[in-house]
Amino acid sequence: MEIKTIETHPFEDQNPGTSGLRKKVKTFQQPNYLENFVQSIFDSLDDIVDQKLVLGGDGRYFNRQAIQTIIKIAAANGFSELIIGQGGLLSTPAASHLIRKYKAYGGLVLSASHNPGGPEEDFGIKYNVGNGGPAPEKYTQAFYRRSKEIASYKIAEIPDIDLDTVGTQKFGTLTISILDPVNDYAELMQTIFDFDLLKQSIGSGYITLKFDAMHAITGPYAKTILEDMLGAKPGSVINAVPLEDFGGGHPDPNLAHAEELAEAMFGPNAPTFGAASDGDGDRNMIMGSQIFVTPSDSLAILAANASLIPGYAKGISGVARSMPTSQAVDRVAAQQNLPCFETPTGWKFFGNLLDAGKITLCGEESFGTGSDHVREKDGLWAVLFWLNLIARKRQSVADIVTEHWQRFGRDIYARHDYEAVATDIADGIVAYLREQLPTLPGKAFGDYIVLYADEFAYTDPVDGSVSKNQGIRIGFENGSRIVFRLSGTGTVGATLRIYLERYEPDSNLHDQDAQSALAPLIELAEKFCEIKKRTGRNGPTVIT
Ligand code: VG1
Ligand code: CO
Repeated sequence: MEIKTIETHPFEDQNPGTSGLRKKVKTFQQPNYLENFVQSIFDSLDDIVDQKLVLGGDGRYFNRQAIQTIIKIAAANGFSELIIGQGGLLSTPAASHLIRKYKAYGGLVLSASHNPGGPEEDFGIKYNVGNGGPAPEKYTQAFYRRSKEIASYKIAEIPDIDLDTVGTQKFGTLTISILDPVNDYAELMQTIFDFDLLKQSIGSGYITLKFDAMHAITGPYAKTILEDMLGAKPGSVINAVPLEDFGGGHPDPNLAHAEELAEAMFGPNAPTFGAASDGDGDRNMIMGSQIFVTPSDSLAILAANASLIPGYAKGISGVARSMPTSQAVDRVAAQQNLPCFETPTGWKFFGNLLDAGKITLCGEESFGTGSDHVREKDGLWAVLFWLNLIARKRQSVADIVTEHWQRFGRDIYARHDYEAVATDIADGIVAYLREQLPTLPGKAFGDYIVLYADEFAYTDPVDGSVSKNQGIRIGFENGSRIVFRLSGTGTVGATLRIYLERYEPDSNLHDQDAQSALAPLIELAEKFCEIKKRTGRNGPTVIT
């Protein structure tokens, strides 16, 4: 295998965000752009020679081409085995599982997750470490530093690899193993959930379901697991064929983007259960007939009922949520005497807690839920968890949610996103918010008295690393909260996320529309950040 060293010049913008490096496809197509970043990653890692690397992506436009390039760079940098999903496909949780199962050194996951795909849209690349989880900040910072000084990359002179045939191929000392992307993952799911019970409940018609794969990576996973293994009617998985542009849609599982599913679930003769996942298969949206479950509630409900699931029957060690996620899971933890951790946004902050056995379940308000079975959030896992709960409790989704609220109270919750805001306006808003923080505590705004106003900083309880500036929080004496954050996954301008939350203990008041219940907080948020005033917009781009 001949190895060439190619001279290159640094790009200044290769700073990974919340979940890897995400840019327009066109940016990635610039000569040497992908090569530079991949070499910067390899340069920052120790002792990669003779190690295994997992490689796969969500199948979006540029996936195949990028994989061929990465194979050559990985080979040139001395990896001895590359484990690749057939067709270059792997969902993010499946990649995490493969890294763990085959004790790989790490993995490269090609995805821009819920961002649209296609020649004019987004691509992304993320490095996962040996525990299967997203690289912690000290790694991503090292990749960025390296990318700013890189002068050359190494590439092996090998032909393009056949990605479509399962099996092993050898190039000198390099082994390339092409695996079925679904098999290992489906096997793992069977060790956690009661597949016999699920087969019965689905076979008897007690559970009817619709899963929207949004033309993204979960199509083949959901077809195999839900239809072939569990016996859901053919066609229960909709938009099941992965497409390079996701059929032109946003592969983002929420009521705005998974329209077809939402319509069916709120329509007449709705199935008992509905769900959707995102581009790379790590997110989930849970619905029942006539009901949408907020991700924050979903996490709390999974935590409260974990002992009903075979994989968690022995109990869970603790829970964690990202800071902007509602406090619903905290109430479950308090009642069950479980440790509860609050981390910055992004799955990379859960890794240490999971590795140390401090938590078993964790989640984010952004439709992400997961457990210690892998080190990523896991869309289909959450779906199977809910199905298993419904089958065990023999209750509808709506009844499970209502009963949970009766027991713990309801954390009424919403997120308002303002996308593609001009960067200077967004920076102005953040500066304006920061300026107000010291003046707010003790101030009353109608019924809302500010208890604290600060910027969230996190000290990792396992390795002591500190992450600052992780979102602006304004908390009120009645337990309500407003959080402001700039997104770290967008590729156009800035996205301001406003997270709104109010606790309602009275079960007579649980059945209300979240937006109207949160109206006073929505107004206060505008007063604090002036997003509408400063952008001239009427309202958020997306409400979840
Ligand atoms: C968003 C979500 C965050 C999630 C991240 C990656 O980040 O808010 O909770 O972990 O996406 O999810 P941000 O910085 O845009 O708010 V995924 O499914 O896009 O990998
Ligand atoms: Co995702």
